[in-house]
Amino acid sequence: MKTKFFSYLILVLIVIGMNSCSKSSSYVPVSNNPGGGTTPGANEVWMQNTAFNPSTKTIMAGTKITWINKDASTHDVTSATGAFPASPSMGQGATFSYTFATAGTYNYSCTFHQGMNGTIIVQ
Ligand SMILES: [Cu+2]
Repeated sequence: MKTKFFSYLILVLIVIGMNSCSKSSSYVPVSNNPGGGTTPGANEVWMQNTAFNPSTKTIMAGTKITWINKDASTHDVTSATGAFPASPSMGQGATFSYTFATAGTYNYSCTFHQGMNGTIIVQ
């Protein structure tokens, strides 16, 4: 009985140890880790320092873009032409996603901050 318990304990410690070792190098999909890392992921636009980062992004049709508010202040994503649905007001850490199905150039802005503009170019 005791041996079994200690075998189990050692197994648990090994699993914990492997997790903590592999964390810094393991790949975490963007969808499971919104806003993780220090720079925007492949299909992410960060709202950061009252700007969209990157401000212009080129993607293939069918790509889902996720905006993530990294600022303490509230932002939103509003299409200049209404070509895609506007996000709600987004507090810090909030995300908004939209899949661009059709090729074109999509200009958008934040209604809270004049000059906070972005462009998605869909090929
Ligand atoms: Cu804003």
